[in-house]
Amino acid sequence: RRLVLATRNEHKVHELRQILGSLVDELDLELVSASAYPEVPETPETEVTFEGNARLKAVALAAATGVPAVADDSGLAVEVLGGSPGVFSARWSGSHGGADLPRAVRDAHNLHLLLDQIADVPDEHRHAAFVCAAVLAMPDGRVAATEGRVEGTILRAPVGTNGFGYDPVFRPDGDVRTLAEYTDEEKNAISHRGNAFRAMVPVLRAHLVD
Ligand code: ITT
Ligand code: NA
Repeated sequence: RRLVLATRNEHKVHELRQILGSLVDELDLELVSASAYPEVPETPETEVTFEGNARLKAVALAAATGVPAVADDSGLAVEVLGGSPGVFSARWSGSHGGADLPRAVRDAHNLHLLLDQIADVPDEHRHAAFVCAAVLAMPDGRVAATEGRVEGTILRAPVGTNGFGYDPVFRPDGDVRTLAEYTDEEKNAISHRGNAFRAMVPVLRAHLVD
């Protein structure tokens, strides 16, 4: 059985391989990323919700490949910014990544722009949440969605080198470390992506087992 991860973000693929590891063993799944289908164009993210964008990405890839596809749309919602950058987390500084710019460079621009925008916000008002929508699309048109969150605080400067994106400035509630100081296993255990895709496991099982 093959399942396509409808993402070109290698960090997401790495985390999803761990989060879905037991299911992969149980169902003898072959997980491949969208990079395995270079002929399929990247889907523009034109929706205003994480679930809407994840649905666009999953449905397009399932239709193009004839293989079940699961997408992750995710981002950081900063309370004092009214939930921004939100669905614009990957394009907050205007740089798009992909062919234009390596993702790591794009992500560094986005992170520093965010820190500048909330530079005057005091510590007690720097609450934020990472949000992840997971959407499964079957080639026959069936679609199912789950969501996950993790709550925390935005620091004033990056700390740590693990993870990706905004991880070095995000300190989960109840800890003193940033997500970039977590091991992969520790991050997956509490993250928005871990929570969304653990909720997706029974859904995947139901749809992939005939
Ligand atoms: P795909 O659309 O190909 O999946 P992408 O990286 O463009 O890849 P999104 O559109 O979902 O993915 O954008 C996610 C943004 O939110 C991006 O800027 C990330 O840096 C950030 N983000 C999402 N999950 C994160 C995490 O676990 N840690 C840090 N930043 C994260
Ligand atoms: Na997005």
